[in-house]
Amino acid sequence: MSVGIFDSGLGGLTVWDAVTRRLPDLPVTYFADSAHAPYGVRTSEDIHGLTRDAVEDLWFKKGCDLVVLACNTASAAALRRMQEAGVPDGKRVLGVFVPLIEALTERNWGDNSPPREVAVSQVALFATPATVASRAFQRELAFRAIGVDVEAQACGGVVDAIEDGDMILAEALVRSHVDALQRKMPQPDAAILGCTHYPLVQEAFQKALGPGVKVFSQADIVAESLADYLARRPAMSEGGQNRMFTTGDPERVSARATQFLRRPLQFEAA
Ligand code: DGN
Repeated sequence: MSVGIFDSGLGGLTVWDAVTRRLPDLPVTYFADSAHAPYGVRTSEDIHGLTRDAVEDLWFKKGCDLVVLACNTASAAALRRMQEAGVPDGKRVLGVFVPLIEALTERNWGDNSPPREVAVSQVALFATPATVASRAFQRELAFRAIGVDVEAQACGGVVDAIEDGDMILAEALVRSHVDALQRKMPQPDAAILGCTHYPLVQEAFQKALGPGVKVFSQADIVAESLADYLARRPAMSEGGQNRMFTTGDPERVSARATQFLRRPLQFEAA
């Protein structure tokens, strides 16, 4: 069974890239809902419906038992709701928040002990408007840590600029969002990049925040957490193929994705 990785567009490729480097023998099916991207400006209801459709496609048509939502916007709007509605027998869906928060709070996977004090106290969160509005990060953090002050900045425009390949604009927007955050929280000790597109502008975030701020970015953290998860459940990753699907135009998405990761990538119609 290959492992499914889902994103609304290209951002999840940062997770796909890290997973394929960390687990080179793992068969992975990537699904980009490019026809409906970006999700960050849609309603929570809309994001939930689109995410559920994509995950069901990966489970039942593409044969993936485990699907990773490599999109914070989708994780925030749909993950808990899908898990509460009941996941079919033998199928699993995981999000990208929990591994990041476990790294921030120095917890091991599956540590369900009560919330405790951690090394960081002032945390800046950068994410899409939908993720920020959901307050899902703050909710998950509160299960694990006490005494952490989170200031969130909705980074409008960054995903669109990256999807359009306009990195100059993306980096300028990052600087202005960091400025806006620092007006609310002048000296964060850590920053969470809560969007899978942002590893592509991680240097711009680090430069604008300064060297004293530890930046937590998702791709490698999620790949490490997935490796740990699969080591405990080897049957979930046996057999299957490496394929990439899009609901958009495969030629256009392949060209953009190849430019995005600087690796030749070929998408098929979903
Ligand atoms: N990469 C997505 C995320 O992690 O939230 C955002 C993509 C989007 O559609 N806005």
